[in-house]
Amino acid sequence: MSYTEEIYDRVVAQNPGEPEFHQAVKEVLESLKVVIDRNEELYRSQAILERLVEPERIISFRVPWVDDQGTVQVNKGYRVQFNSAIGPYKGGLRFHPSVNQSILKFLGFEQIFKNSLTGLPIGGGKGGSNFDPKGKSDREVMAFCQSFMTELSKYIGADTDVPAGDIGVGGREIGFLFGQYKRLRDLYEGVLTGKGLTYGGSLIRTQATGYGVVYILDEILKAHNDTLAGKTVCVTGSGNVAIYAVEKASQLGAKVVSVSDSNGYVCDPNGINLDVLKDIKEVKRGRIKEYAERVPGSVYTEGKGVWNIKCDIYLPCATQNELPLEGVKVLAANGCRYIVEGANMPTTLDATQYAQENGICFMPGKAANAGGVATSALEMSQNSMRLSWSAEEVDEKLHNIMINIFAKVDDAAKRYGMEDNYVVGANIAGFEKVVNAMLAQGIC
Ligand code: NDP
Ligand code: 2IT
Repeated sequence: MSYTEEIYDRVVAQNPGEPEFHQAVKEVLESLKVVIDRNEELYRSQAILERLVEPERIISFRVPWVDDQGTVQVNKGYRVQFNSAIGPYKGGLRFHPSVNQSILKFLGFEQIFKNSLTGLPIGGGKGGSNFDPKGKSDREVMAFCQSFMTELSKYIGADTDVPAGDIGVGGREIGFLFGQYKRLRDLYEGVLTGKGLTYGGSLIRTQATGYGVVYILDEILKAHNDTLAGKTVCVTGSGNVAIYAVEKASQLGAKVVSVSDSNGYVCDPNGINLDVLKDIKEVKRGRIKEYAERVPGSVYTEGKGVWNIKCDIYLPCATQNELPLEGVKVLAANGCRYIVEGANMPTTLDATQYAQENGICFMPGKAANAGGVATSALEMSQNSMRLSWSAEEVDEKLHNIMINIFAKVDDAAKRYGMEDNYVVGANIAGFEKVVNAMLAQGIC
């Protein structure tokens, strides 16, 4: 049995009940097999893979808070500090009822390779809570965030671990978290990213993940002598990543015909109206169903199935495992040529394989959505220097980072004789820097 297979079996045996974590590890180890095989003795002697799949630390804590009825509520809180070989732990916080240790370990593990691909000095981490912000008042969200940070503040810091947003955590939540950290630690430092512009946030961070997805899409298209102009694009989700993917794709001449949320999806054959989308989601915190009530010609369908809309390019930007095998089969049959993942691991493993074997060019999330965390790292730099760059400067840096990520992924795939296999390329290119740093730092 190969070293990578041994480690996968060990992960499954030692981490029972964590299917998302197993899935993320499986994809990475399968990609790394060609690299590990070339130097197996060294990697085995240093237990590189055993160390890579074991988080440096997991903090798990109680989050008690009082709701608007005066009832005491208790949620689970976590921070997974996965790997600090190339920099302080960096990665978002997710507030969603589905959050558990498996989901946060998969996200923290992915983050190691993603952060490495950005070329910036950031390690991998992730955290969150099973708290559901939906339907909560601003006061309830503040009470929750203050309690969450009261515990988390003991373990993070600008040079230790720098959380940010993810599903259910946006500007409002980061503000409440930052305020409580400052109060408890008496430090005005860049301990969180995604902050508001009046207190240390970076221009373009809000747009960065979605813009980055489209910047790398543009590179993929160029590499295939193709262009975005005139293409029909399906986006899933209608949160932070989705909204700014719609915005940038539309700016570059594509027609985006869908968005969705966990209740259903909208198809707008005239192209998604961004003003309406932003008003529903960013201002009113409403449901995507309202879009069809406001925009004539658009249609709302309850449930899953964005993949049934005919498109050239599919950008899944909602959540893990949202795109199953049946969906990819429909996409391929309808002539879809590109899938670029805005979300983390939105495509199941069998669906990914089907896409790659059936003429769909597939870019995994750890490369495609890295623009968000990369711009977070730019926010950290600005905070350390106590200055702020203009929107144009940040956008240009983001654009160059995405161009470089594509080049690294493409190059790694070619070096190992698997041209156009961007899954393998992203995993190998991400791993190379991390393993080098781990070897240099000895057994730790
Ligand atoms: P948001 O909370 O802003 O939006 C999430 C969107 O996905 C909403 O439309 C939400 O619908 C939908 N969604 C969430 N959970 C589910 C589910 N279980 N089933 C169906 N739809 C669901 O989050 P983001 O846009 O920030 O994050 C989206 C994805 O992008 C996540 O995978 C995240 O990890 C990833 N990502 C985010 C980055 C960032 O900078 N924010 C950076 C890199 C990756 P509903 O409102 O109904 O829940
Ligand atoms: O998945 C991700 O990369 C994020 N949620 C962003 C992390 C960050 O630190 O900006």
